[in-house]
This record gives sequence, C-alpha cells and structure tokens, in this order.
Amino acid sequence: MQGSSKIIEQQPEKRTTAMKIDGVEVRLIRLPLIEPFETSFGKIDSRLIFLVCLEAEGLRGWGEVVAEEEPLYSYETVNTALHVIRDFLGPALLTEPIHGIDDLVKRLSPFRGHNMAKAGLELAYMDLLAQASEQSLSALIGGELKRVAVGVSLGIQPTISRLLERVEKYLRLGYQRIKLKIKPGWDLDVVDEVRRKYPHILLSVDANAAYTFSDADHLKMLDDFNLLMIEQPLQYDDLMDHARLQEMMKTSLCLDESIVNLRQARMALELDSCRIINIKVGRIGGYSEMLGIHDLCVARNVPVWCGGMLESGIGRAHNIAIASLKGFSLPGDISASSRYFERDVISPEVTVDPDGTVAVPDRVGLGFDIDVDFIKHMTETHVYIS
Ligand code: OSB
Ligand code: MG
Repeated sequence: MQGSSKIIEQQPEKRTTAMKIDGVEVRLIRLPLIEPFETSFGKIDSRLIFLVCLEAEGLRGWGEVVAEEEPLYSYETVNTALHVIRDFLGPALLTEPIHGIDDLVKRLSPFRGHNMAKAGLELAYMDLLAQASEQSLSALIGGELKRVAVGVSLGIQPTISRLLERVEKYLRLGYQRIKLKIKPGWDLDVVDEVRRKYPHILLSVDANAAYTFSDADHLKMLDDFNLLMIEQPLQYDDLMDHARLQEMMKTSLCLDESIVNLRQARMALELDSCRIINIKVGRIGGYSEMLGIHDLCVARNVPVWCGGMLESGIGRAHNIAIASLKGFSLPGDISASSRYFERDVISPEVTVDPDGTVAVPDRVGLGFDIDVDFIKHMTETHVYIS
C-alpha cells in the first residue's frame, strides 16, 4: 500500500535486537516564549519543557513530554507525567532488555492513559533505535520526504491590527498556511478581516474546544471564508456532535484533542466526525500509534498533518521526522526555533526556508546536536531513575 509505513527492522549484524536501558533521566527546563501565546485556554509566556533521556549501550536517546503545566488542553500536566514516569513507566522499562518498539509499547500498555508521558519515553527510545541502527529517525520510520511543508499557529492577539501584522510577518517568512486561534468573541470578524486582506492564502482556525453544538449556527457562518479546516470546534471527547456539525458544514472539520489513539481515530472516521486529522505524537502516546493512525488515514484518503505543542527543538526534531511520512499532506505546525524561543536546546536550530519548508535531517538519530550544557544550566528539576 502506498504511503504505508513501518519501523524498519534493525540490521541484525549492527546490534542485537534487545537493548538494556540503564537509566531514565528527566530534566525540566523553563524556556521563555519570544511572545505570549494565547488560546481559548488562556495566555502563557513561558514553557516548562519536559525532556527525557534514555541511556542504553553507551547511547543517549532524547524525547520530550509535551504536557503543559495546567490540565487544560489535556488532563495530563508536567507533574502528572513526572509522577507516572518516575513511579510506573520508567521502572517498567528498566526490568528487562527491550526487544523493539512493540515490546516497549507492551510494557507501557497496562498503565491506562497518560499518553504524553508514554510518548516522551517512546520518542527517546526511537532516537536510541535510530542511533543503534545508524540511520536517521525519518529513515527508521520509512519517511520519504526530504523537506516538509510548514505553517504557523497564531495566538489570539490584543487587537485585529496586531493579528494582521503577525499574519503579514509569517507570510513574508514563507509559511505556507496560517492558523488562527479562535474563541467566542474572537472569531467571525477576525477571520473576515484576515480573509479580506489575503483572499488566496491557506487559512485555518483552531478553537481548542471552545464551542458546543448549541453554537452550530454561528460556526456555520465560517463556511463563508473558504477555510482549509476548522480544528477542534467542540468538546474534546464529543465525536457525536462533531459528526452532526460536520454534516451541516461545507468546511472540513479537523480533530486534534479528540483523537487520543487509533481506536478514536477509527471511530471518528466511521462517524464522519471530521475529514482531516491533526497528529501529535505526544497526544496519542508515541510513534507506534502515530504510524497506525497515519496508515489508517492514508488508506481512507483522509489528509493528516503534524500538530505542535510549542515543543523545544527535541520534540520538534521528532515532529520533523514524523512529518516526512508521505501521508502528511498538509503543512504542519512546525515553526522555526526563533518563532518560539530566544535560544533552543538543539543546534543547528530549526529554520524555515523562504519556500515554507523545513529540511528533514539525514544524519543519524534526531539529526541535531543536543546542547546539553544549556539544558543543564536551565534545569529546574532533575530526576534520574535506574
Ligand atoms: O491546539 O494545536 C493546538 C499549542 C499548544 C497546545 C495546543 C495547540 C498548540 C498550537 C501551537 O497550536 C502549535 C505549535 O507548536 O506551533
Ligand atoms: Mg489544535
């Protein structure tokens, strides 16, 4: 099947398939955002970044837990993830050598939920696997694209004119799609103004679940603006109402918060709750589930794209590898490091070319150097499990 992906088996002569994990290191670092990010949840001006490093066979694999400090986008928080990794998930990886990604998933699967915590570990493990098999992360998962198309997610701004400035700035930088955060009171007028000024750009909106089905008539008015999609208009766990709304609307709905695993993705497509899926590896618990959703969507001709969680360069490097899979046919929320932070934790930092693409590294592993000194310098909390 075209676009079907699988994790390429390790070459037996290069490494034994079993890998013994010697330690799990967690570092929480606070990175100030270049500008505040406001959504229907509220406004943040820094990101408490949760980094995970797995040590095995003299290698260090890096991942990122995308949970935020407050349980708004998800019930998970930085602190629940720390608890669950320290007390349950981390120890489960240390008991016996791990025989591949399926084995890792099996070790973590008895623990219900906590996908972001699980994904952090799975990401780090995938970096280890890529290094052990001497290939890039993209090659490891069968990624084919050498460059990935990117867009930008613009937070709610104090005024519409401020928003128009932001839109102008990112279009000039080459970003291929503009996504506007919306909420009741910051929606139709705002979209109308942006669309008037830019009649032909790829434009989408993201409500982060700020509406209910009782707003259906209001949301239907968004059909006038030729949007690429409306992301997660209704409650995070409501596939039924999204299906009712999708049936009423011309514009494609895209689900983000609602799709927490492959089963929910299947249900959403069966119910016609959406026509597009935003894949965030953190939200769905890791690469394995990501590949399953990707393949399901490719088989059903449903476009997918790579979402973002204001990650540091480590999470972003994983997102770039993921977005190199053929099924990722719409621009991702993968912006340049400089769009988020003064200084990133990787080098070189992620840059967006004037054509609105980001290069997929072909170096072994994550494809970027980790700035360990900077990470250590910024560490607020350090936990080591062995
Ligand atoms: O809904 O896509 C979202 C950031 C944090 C939490 C949720 C979302 C977002 C974004 C930012 O939209 C995307 C990015 O990382 O650039
Ligand atoms: Mg979203």
